[in-house]
Order: sequence, then C-alpha cells, then structure tokens
Amino acid sequence: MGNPNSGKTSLFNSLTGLNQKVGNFPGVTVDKKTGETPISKEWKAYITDLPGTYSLYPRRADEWVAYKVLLGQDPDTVPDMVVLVADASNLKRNLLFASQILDLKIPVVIALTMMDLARKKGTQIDIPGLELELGVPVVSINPRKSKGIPELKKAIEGMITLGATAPHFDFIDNQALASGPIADLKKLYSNIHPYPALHYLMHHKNFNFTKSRQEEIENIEISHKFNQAKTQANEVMQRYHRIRQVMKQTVIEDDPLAKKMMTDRLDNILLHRVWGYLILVTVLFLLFQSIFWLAQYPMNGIDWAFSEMQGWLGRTLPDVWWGNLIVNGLVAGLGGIVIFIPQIMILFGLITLLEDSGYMARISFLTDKVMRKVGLNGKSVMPMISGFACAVPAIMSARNIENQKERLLTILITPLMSCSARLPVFTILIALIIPNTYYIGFLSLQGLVMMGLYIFGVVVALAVAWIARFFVKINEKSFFILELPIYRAPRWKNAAVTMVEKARIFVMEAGKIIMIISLVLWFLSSYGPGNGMEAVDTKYEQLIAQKPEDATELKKHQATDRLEQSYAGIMGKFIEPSIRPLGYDWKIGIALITSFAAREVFVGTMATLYSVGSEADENDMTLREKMQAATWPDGRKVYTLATGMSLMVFYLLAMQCMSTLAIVKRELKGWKWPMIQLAYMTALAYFFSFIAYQIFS
Ligand SMILES: Nc1nc2c(ncn2[C@@H]2O[C@H](COP(=O)(O)OP(=O)(O)OP(=O)(O)O)[C@@H](O)[C@H]2O)c(=O)[nH]1
Ligand SMILES: [Mg+2]
Repeated sequence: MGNPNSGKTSLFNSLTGLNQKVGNFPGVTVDKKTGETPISKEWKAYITDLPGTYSLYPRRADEWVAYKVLLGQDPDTVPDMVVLVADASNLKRNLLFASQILDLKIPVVIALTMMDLARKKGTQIDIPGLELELGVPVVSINPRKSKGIPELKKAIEGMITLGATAPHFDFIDNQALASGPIADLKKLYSNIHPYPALHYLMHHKNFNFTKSRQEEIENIEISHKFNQAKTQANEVMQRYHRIRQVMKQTVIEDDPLAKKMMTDRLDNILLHRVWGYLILVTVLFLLFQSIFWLAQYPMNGIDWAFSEMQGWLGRTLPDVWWGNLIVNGLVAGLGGIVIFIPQIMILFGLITLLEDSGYMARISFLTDKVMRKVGLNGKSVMPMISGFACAVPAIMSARNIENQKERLLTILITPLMSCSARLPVFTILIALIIPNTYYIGFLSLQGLVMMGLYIFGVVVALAVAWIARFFVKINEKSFFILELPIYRAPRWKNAAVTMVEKARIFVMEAGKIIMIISLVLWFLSSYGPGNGMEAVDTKYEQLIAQKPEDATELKKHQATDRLEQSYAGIMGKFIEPSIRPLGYDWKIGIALITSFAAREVFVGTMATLYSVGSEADENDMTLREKMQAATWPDGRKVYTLATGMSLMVFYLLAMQCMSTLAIVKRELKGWKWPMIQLAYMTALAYFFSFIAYQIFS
C-alpha cells in the first residue's frame, strides 16, 4: 500500500517477477493484483499490489479498493501485514497515510522509495531514528533498480517470526477517541481498536453489513450527534502535528526554494500558456504521423510475405476442401492479424513513453480547461489517450476520476477514441482510396487523413459529452487535483516489454477471435442452402462450354455468383438495402455483421471473402489489390472515395467491441449504460457515414 506513484507496482514487479503496468503518474494501478515471492527458505508470501491512496478517506473508485482491504471489508484479500511504500522525496505527505495505517494496528513494514530523489533535493533521512519514532521497521529500497529487496524481505521475515505484532504507538489521541460514540460501537464489536472503529462509524454505509447492523450504527451516530467533517479535520491536524515532531527528529531538509529542480525548469516551458500548448499539439501530431510513417515499411514486408505464401500454398496444396480452407481461411485470416503488429507496437510504445516520462500528467493539466467546458475533467484525458490504444484498460483507468458524473461521461465517450483495432481498417481503406502523396517532403497525405479521423473521433466524443451531461442526473461538486510527478527518464526496457507484450496479446486475443470468425466465415461463404451453388456451377459449365475463349472472365463471375448463393452471401444480401445509402455492397455488409464482435475482424473478413471469391491465379494478389479490383454488378468500382470514407467513419463511430461492452457493464454495474452506448454509437455511425457518403460522392 502507499500513496499514488510511490513505486508500489515497481516493487511488486521486482518481488514477484510479474509485469504489472508501471507508469509515471498517480493512479496507474486501479485494481488489486496478487503474486507470490519467496521471503526466506521457509516462508513464501502472497503479495497484493493495490491502487495508491493518499489517506484513509477514499473518494475515488480505485481508492475504495485499497480502503476495503485495510478495513477488513474485502473477503478475498485479508492481509497478515502491510508493506507500506512511502516516497522519501515527499515524506511528510506519505507519513500521513502511514500514520493512519499504524493506528489501524495492522502489522507494518515501511519501504522508503525514491531515496535517490530525496538525496538530490538535499534531504537527509535518519532511518534508524525513523524506526524508533514510528515503532516499525523502515527499509530503504529502490524498486526501479531492484535495490534493497533482500533487506526488505529480511524485515518482513523478522515481522513474521516475531508473530507479526501490531504497531504500538498512537498517532492520534486514542484515549479521547475511545469515549463517546466509539465506546458505544465497542459494544457491537468487542475487540475493535478505536481508530478502525471510527472508520466503521464514517463509512459503514459502504460496508457489507446487515440491515439491522446498519441501523444500530446509524443510531449511535445520531445519539452522539457525530460530526464526520469535524472529526476528520481534527484527525488530520493531530496527525500533522505529530508528523512534524517526528520529522524534526529524523529529517534534515534543504531550503526547498534554494534548489530549482530540473522538473520545475522543464515545466516553465512545457506548461507555458503559449509554448505549452504548441508543444502539446506538436507531440500529438508527431505521435500519429509516426504510427503511419514508421510502420509502413515492416507492414509492406509482411503483406508481401503473406501473399507470396498464399500464392505458393495455393499452387502446392492439392485442390481439395482442406487445401482451400488452409489457404483462404487460415492463412488469409492470419495475414490479416500479423500485418498490424508494427502499428500496434509503435502506438503502445509511444504511449508508454508519454506515461513514463511524466508528460501524460501534463497533458491532463493543460487540457483541464477545455475538458471542463464539455462536462469532463483534465483527468478524462488519460483514459481518452490510452483509448487510442485500447478502450478496455482505458475505461478502467477512469476509476481515478473523483466526480461520478465526470467519470460516467468519460466512460461513455472513451470508445469513440480511435483504438488500435481500427487501425487495420483505416490502413487498408486509406491505401485504397487516398493517393500516396507527400507534401514538403515528409507530410504524408495518407497520414493526414488518418490523423483527421482520429481528430474527428475526439471532436464527436467531446460533442457527445457536452450533450450527454444534460441527461446525466448526478450532482456532485467537481474539482481537479492532480499531483504532477517529476520528469523521469523513461525506462526503455519497460517500453520494449510493453510493446512486445501488447503485440502478443493482440495476436493471441484478437487473433483467436479473428481466426474463429474467419473459419466460420469461410464455411458460411463456401457452402449455401439447397442446391443454389450447384445450380450456379451447372449454369457456368454450360456457358464456358459455349464460349471457351471467355473462360477466365466467366469463372470470375461464377465465383461471385457462388458467393451470393452461400450462407454469408444471403446474410449480406439481406442487410444490403439498409446499408445501400451508406455506399456499401453486400460483401461489406457481411463484414459489418462479423465486426459486431470485434472490429478488427474486418480485414480478416475481407481477406476471406475476396479469397473465396477469387480465382487460383489471383491468390498471390495482395488483399489491397483484390479490393481495388472489386466492382458492382454494373462494373463501377466498389471502393471509391465516398464508400471508403463512409466506411471509415462507420468503423470510427460504431460500437463494435464485445470486450468494451463487458467492461463498461462491470465498471458501471449493470447493462443500462453499455446498452445506451451501443445504441447511441451505432446511430451516430449510421448518420455520419451517410453524410460522409453524400459529401465525397
Ligand atoms: N527515481 C526513482 N524512481 C522510482 C523509484 N521507485 C519507483 N520509481 C518510479 O516511480 C514511478 C511510479 O512507479 P509505480 O510503481 O507505477 O508507482 P505506484 O505506486 O504503483 O503508482 P500507482 O499505481 O499510480 O499508485 C515509475 O516511473 C517508477 O519507475 C525509486 O526508488 N527511485
Ligand atoms: Mg501501481
């Protein structure tokens, strides 16, 4: 446990060897996570990493997670002891939380992190002195460099072998506390210490008590005229008074004004009211340009490799149903996934660098004012930006927004951020309809269109928030308090690990869905009801026999006609009338249906549909070339500027992601909001795609 951004997850990772997300801003961890580590030859410990908390007065959803564990209200996590991680460069504030835990009388070992930074600031800490004053073991560690871990384990082992005794010093006047309402509460819970009892009084409504127990506690509050705000203020004053005494004995601090830290100097520019915003726009601009520009080289390579492989397999494998399945189902589907690895790695890598350096928190700070205008908060920006990678973790990270209404609005609009699963769709469509021109040498037109889509997503999101805030009836005071972390050199290894890890998850998780849907789709598009397909075959056999010189051309028509008779074709044809106004044909209709599970399925669907519907000699055409060649029955090209733009807008705005719906349901506890999201996003998608089609045709 410990304050946000104090290094808890870094410590957790170096103890357990796991790889939980670490970042340089408060509120990275929003849920608990358990791992195990050997403490000594005899002992093994289960370690739970928890969200950061400033005090035992939780406001945010993530703080509640940690609070419930400490107060024994979480049946899944009952701690034997707490390792309190305290940031030595902000000792006073970290000791506030420490003193509260000590008063809960849970066995504690204190791990002091950031000693390197404290030293740089000119702070000296007398660790043995601190142990004496606090009455619990204090160990200096640096989890970023895995230093001090053996010493910490020793201290933990010491606690266990001593029988994990509770801390015996009080930091508030427990005697005074023990009278009044607490005395009455003790009649209900005989063994309770006064300070935890106080928390029962304050937060029992959020605890899992029976109705009669709730009433009993309520009655104690009423009969003693219990004043929560006053008690709380009083407590904090008493604590800081005591902490000042402790620090006087053990800490020597330089005059903080004498030394200007590098962070302050950087912030003079990066938070400047003119330069700050210019730099922000430049950073975001470079972010999106590089996703497109850096990734194109490996992507072209992968595309080429897969089409070669497909062509080669097509020529080598025997012409039977399973050969067809491997070439057009498996390999086509796999190629559709693998090609996006470079972009996904670059996107996640760059976002990790933003978070690790400390700049992400500055983006929140800079944008708070704008966000406030539409009913959001500076803290909404972090979920929104990580929404560019994936909406699922992004929506969870909205837990660190204090205000419930702002949190709800943030969750509502985060799926409109263009996530990495849309990249495949945009990439292939942009390559089809936007010429590959460059302005002034490096500004790629395709990159600009891509960026335009991202910006459009953000604008629509802000507009939705602005409108939705009139409908959401939660009244709560809003404020913006965010601790700006110091700038740190990013840990390159962390960025590299994240990139590889995300690519792996994408291939495995998305890959699984894409493969399954590709296979199902291959079946649905290769077979059809009744003898519709046989009828087509007989018809073309006769035609070819009549005009053998047109055989190639006829075979193409035959493939398309067969596809039309298949199950997939019938489905696509069924919805074609309703998507015709958006400029889509029935093949795109099939993709829309399959994409409702997950939008990244689009490319796999296209790959399968166009492979099934093509001739053997076309196998080594890339998917892009096949789509380029696609025509309506009357010979017009399917993928025109208008259809392409309309389709991209649809994929940008529609809610096509089961995982997002599931996570929203979990975060907001019920199906109401995910259903609203599904409805409003699909409606928006249809509306704007229609407009896009009209504008560009
Ligand atoms: N200089 C220095 N940096 C550290 C030290 N320990 C952790 N860090 C850095 O501090 C930042 C925060 O680390 P995390 O482990 O994510 O912190 P956390 O306590 O889990 O934060 P939340 O999950 O947001 O509560 C990261 O950038 C770490 O690299 C340390 O001892 N010295
Ligand atoms: Mg953490």
